[in-house]
Amino acid sequence: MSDGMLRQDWYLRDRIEEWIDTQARTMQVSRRRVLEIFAGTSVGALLAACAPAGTPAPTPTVPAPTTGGAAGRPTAVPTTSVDNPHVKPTPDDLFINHGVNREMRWERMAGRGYTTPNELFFIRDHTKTPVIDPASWRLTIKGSGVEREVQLTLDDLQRLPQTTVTKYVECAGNGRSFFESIGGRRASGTSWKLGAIGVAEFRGPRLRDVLDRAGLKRTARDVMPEGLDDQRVRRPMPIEKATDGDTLIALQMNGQPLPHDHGFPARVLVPGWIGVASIKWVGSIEVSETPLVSPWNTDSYVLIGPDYRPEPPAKGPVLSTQNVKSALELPWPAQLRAGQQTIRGRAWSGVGKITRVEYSFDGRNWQQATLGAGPNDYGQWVQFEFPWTAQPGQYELRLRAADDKGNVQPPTVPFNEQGYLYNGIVGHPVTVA
Ligand SMILES: Nc1nc2c(c(=O)[nH]1)N[C@H]1C(S)=C(S)[C@@H](COP(=O)(O)O)O[C@H]1N2
Ligand SMILES: [Mo]
Repeated sequence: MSDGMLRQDWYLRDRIEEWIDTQARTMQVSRRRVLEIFAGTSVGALLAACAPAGTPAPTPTVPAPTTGGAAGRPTAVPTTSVDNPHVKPTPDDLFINHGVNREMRWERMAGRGYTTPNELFFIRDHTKTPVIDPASWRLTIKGSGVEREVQLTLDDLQRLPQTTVTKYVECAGNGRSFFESIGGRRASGTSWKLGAIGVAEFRGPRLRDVLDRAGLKRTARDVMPEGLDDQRVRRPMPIEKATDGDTLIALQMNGQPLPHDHGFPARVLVPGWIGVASIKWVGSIEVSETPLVSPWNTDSYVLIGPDYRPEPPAKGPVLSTQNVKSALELPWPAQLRAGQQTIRGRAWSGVGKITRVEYSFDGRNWQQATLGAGPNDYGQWVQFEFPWTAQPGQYELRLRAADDKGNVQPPTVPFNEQGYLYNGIVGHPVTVA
């Protein structure tokens, strides 16, 4: 395989990252040691060619703006590549750079309204953002669960009744870094803190209305949207979730056409579920009378670890809904000036309303924060605040949120190899001077 082939494939880079982690675990050595051991071998050459962990990710150059061209003048079509995988600018003051994945800086939500602006919305791409021509794009609905196969244009979708839902997209791996920094065991995948989440006003036809254009059968059981990106990311969901009134084919995000990085021209929005259910750049949807599987519900996005058993064909319990979490609108670590102030944050649950957010400076004594009056339902976040007269010193500020289904953030979370659903209580480091 030529070097050029390797560098064109972010998927391979991901796989190599995983492979290094697996080797490190089996040999019980550090990742760095794995690289040293294989240096000078053909495997080592492969690792070097793919710029493994420790090599800083290339800084993308900001592409020229593609909107706002004078009327009638053609606008430039953006391009993406391995070294520049996104279309929108991702400056370091808005995002933590994890290579192809970009994490929202929580302090950038401070002083903002309920939703996350498109410019600040985190990006999670399995490979890179494809740039799709909306004129030739088609959405195919097919499979044993529909009467006939149909191909829909963007126009067809725009003509269906449009629904707006304000919900979050959150990566299943949000919080993953805490498995290592708190639990002492590194999980494979992007080392997110808590910024792999954003809330937007998504608008488009309901998925059930779209499926019905192909004649949805009463016997339909599973629905699997597939993306048009390099890896054709796809993951099935049960018909009950697919036909829920909040599940959309989103064409707009915060009143604008979907940005390329968030799925233009159309993405599925599956509120309350792990982010990967919300397939971007959707090109086809299979509806089946029999259960569907893909690598994203058998190998990844399943829980693998000492506390979990395989559930064939899946290697462990298959993930669906997100859990209850909370975060402060502060930099990590934070520096604050001494004196009286208001500390703010947001808390969320994939299955219910947030009923309570508590905070603590010592992990033993807890006080209640005041919840904001904005939207607060499953798949949404709620804003909260509390006053603090800060004395100079070092603090670990802890949050503990609860929802109306009886879920509370736990003190610890059992390890799983791919680092999903970390929602334990974390200490946010704060220095007051
Ligand atoms: N086609 C496709 N859809 C995708 C992905 C992808 O890589 N390809 N990433 C998924 C994952 S893992 C997440 S967390 C969300 C991220 O959405 P965002 O980039 O709009 O924030 O998109 C999901 N949909
Ligand atoms: Mo994700």
